[in-house]
Amino acid sequence: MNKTGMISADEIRARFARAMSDMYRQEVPQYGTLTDLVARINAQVLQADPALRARLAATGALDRLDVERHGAIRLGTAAELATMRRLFAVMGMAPVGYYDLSAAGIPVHSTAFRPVDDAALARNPFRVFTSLLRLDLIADTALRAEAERILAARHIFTPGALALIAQAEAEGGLADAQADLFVREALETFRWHREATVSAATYRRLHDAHRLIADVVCFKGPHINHLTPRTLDIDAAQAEMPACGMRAKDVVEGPPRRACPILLRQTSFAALEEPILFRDDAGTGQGGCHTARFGEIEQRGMALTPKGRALYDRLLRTARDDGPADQPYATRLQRAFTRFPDSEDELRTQGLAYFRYAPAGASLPPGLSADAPIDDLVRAGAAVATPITYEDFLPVSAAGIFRSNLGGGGGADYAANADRAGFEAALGAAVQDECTLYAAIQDQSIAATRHALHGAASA
Ligand code: OOG
Ligand code: NI
Repeated sequence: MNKTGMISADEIRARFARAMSDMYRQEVPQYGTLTDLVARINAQVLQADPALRARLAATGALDRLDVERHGAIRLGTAAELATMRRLFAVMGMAPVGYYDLSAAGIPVHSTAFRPVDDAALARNPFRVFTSLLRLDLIADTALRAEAERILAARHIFTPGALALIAQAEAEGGLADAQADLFVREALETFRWHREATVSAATYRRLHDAHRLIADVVCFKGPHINHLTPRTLDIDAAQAEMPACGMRAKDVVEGPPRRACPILLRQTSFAALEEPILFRDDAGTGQGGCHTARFGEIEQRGMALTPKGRALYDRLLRTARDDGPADQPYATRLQRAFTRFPDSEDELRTQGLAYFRYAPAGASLPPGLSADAPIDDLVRAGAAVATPITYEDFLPVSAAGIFRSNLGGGGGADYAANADRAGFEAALGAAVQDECTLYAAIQDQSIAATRHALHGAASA
């Protein structure tokens, strides 16, 4: 329990997510256009599908839909990542999952900071995909040393933010007014600065090593590079993006459109070319330009078990690598995924997805025990199952999003080189395993269902 006078971490997160969204809307007006488009499409979908509306309402998903966002940042040093973990902890966000993107030619590894328990997710599911630059993958040692020196000299957190993080840790939370101050101070870290911290020549050298390296190393802080509202129909949103003046990425990442959506589908609009000023520009008035910031939309489906995820990974590889090359990617993807069951019953009884169970009514059919296998309880009409939403990210999709907003260039060739232990050492903590979290929600719901049905049986 929080001490009296303190507000919840969930409330701080909700305030922060709102402030971040307002800031990004001002910085990147196209993001505002995108959220308006998504709101319009979501309203249309809900109107056309009252059953979906009822279902979302029953699970609390309807309320969170309008505020749901994820964002992304890229950090330069272990110390930045460790402090970022403490900053997000004030808002009830913990690191979940390890994503190695080196295999896809992107010199970063990442985690997602997000709320983990059901009540917190329902209150506000704001998450931030957070990447750490891997300077160890830069072959040029002189350039690597220069990048390290530049990064070591910057301070991405304000003194006020650092003090409030320490206070929240010492006292177990923040009071109302301090929370507002914390949100204001924390926001400074994510703000865009058009003044680069380096000369044009240094920017160019880092940019030529990898565009992403320039984006991380040459600026005062880890500007938020996109915010992503959640849509109920990503294909409709993708189709309407050009008419709203956005250059949409050509393919939607993730699984194909299905009757039962799984995992996560994502698409984005191309990053903007923004004017910047280099350190040596004073007097010359000349600047350059930088592309980093973009907008993205996502559609979330159900969380898959390790068995379901292995099937997903296999079919995705088939579509990407082995499909007939003369067919469009979307067609190859659809064809490969005909082998992924597409009814809730099959997904559940084959153990491919996670479900939340609840008692269907107040009584058990005669002859059936509350301790019978959960599938039997569902088949007998004693329990109902609803899919658990996937709250995480996908490494192959993330690489596609990175690549599209790096302007297509920068396809460096790194050997696949996961370093989870190195990432966790930098973070100063272990990342949580997402499947363990979904399995716990499922198991708890089964236990609660049995408990209720036992009660019904003995009543
Ligand atoms: C992160 C790209 C990945 C996602 O939603 O998978 C991502 C970045 O560009 O920093 O945002
Ligand atoms: Ni994203």
